[in-house]
Amino acid sequence: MRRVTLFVNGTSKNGKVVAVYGILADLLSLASNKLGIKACHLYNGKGGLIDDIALIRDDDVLYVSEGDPFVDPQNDVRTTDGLPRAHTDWLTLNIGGRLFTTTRSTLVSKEPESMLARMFREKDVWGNKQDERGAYLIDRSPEYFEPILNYLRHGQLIINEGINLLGVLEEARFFGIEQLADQLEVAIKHIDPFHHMHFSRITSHLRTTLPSLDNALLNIRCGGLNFSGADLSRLDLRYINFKMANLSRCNLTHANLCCSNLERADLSGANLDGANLQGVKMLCSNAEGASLKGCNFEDPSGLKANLEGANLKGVDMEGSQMTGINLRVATLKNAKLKNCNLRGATLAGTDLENCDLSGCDLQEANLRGSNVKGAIFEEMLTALHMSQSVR
Ligand SMILES: *[C@@H]1O[C@H](CO)[C@@H](O)[C@H](O)[C@H]1NC(C)=O
Ligand SMILES: *[C@@H]1O[C@H](CO)[C@@H](O)[C@H](O)[C@H]1NC(C)=O
Ligand SMILES: *[C@@H]1O[C@H](CO)[C@@H](O)[C@H](O)[C@H]1NC(C)=O
Ligand SMILES: CC(=O)N[C@H]1CO[C@H](CO)[C@@H](O)[C@@H]1O
Repeated sequence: MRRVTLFVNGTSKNGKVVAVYGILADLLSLASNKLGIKACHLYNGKGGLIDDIALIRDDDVLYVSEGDPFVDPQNDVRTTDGLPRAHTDWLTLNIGGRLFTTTRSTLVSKEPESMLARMFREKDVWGNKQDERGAYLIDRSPEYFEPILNYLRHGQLIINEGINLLGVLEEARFFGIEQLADQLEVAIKHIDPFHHMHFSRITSHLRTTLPSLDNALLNIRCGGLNFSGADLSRLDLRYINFKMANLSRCNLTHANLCCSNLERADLSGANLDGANLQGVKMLCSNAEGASLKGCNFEDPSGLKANLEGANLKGVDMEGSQMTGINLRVATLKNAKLKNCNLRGATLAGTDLENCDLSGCDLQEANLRGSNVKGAIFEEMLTALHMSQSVR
């Protein structure tokens, strides 16, 4: 609920506090009742006419008239230091040629750490440029800024049809409005998955045209997206951020996922046979039932693949190169790890119940606290020291 204080135009006494509901006409009719006038116009403290209820913020001070122009209540509304009160500190932004009028508190309160808040927290600290009407110039896209401003006004993310969420996300990131960016990523999760051709075109285009920028851009493109069932086989997906992306049942055979971020990604039922997974981050990912035969997790530069807490139930990792891999507290129940190289692997607290480890090299692997009930250790390349397995 928003509350505003209403005064008759030209005065700053006998104000009334009212709740704002419905459309502008509802507020005018309420103002008429409370102030005993026939309210027609609402002005902010600077004399700006308010013609849309959406412009009204909680705690605004508004001046009501019967149609006559705004009359400045003069010293009455000024504080002792002569500055206007914070909540009546209106300003206009010129974003890519379109004007947005709002209060300073809208820009700074909701996400105080954002770049936008820092730009406007104090007057002209950033030396913001102004146009001839005094509006602050920002060379960004107005249609993507609009939902951001509305979010700052009332905390709701509302995107009109035809507005590209990725555009809004980029603006949110540009202005450093992180909570909104996170919400947008969740929203983007529900858009259509990329078509294989489409996706490979984007990645190869970005890699050739923007070799130094591509990773940052791709970060934005792929986090939380739905690629379920897509054919991403043999693609160059190095360094891409797939955090929380849905890659279930994807064809990722022979894909290059070196150093990619697959944290909390859904990889269930995916096929990653022969994929390059050097230095991959797969913390808490869900790869239940996935196939990872003949994968390479071993980064010669020493960057270790991290699969901590991952769900690897029933995966087939036969013949994979996993030296030094971190599988702490991961679940490998019923998984096939035949002939894997697990030298120096961290398997502490790992659930290896009914796991087939025959032919594995577990030299110097840390198996403390792992569950090896029903696990198969035939033809082990090195004898398992009991100190490695505390159970
Ligand atoms: C993800 O994409 C697949 C394939 O197009 C589709 O069937 C599925 O409904 C999508 N899932 C979500 C959560 O949007
Ligand atoms: C991923 O997509 C599949 C297919 O649409 C769906 O069944 C599954 O629940 C999704 N996973 C997540 C984590 O949303
Ligand atoms: C996955 O892609 C590979 C290589 O492009 C192809 O040979 C294979 O048939 C695909 N597998 C599935 C299940 O689509
Ligand atoms: C102080 C002042 O100018 N008040 C005006 C507010 O509006 C009413 C109705 O139009 C006028 O009668 C007042 O003079």
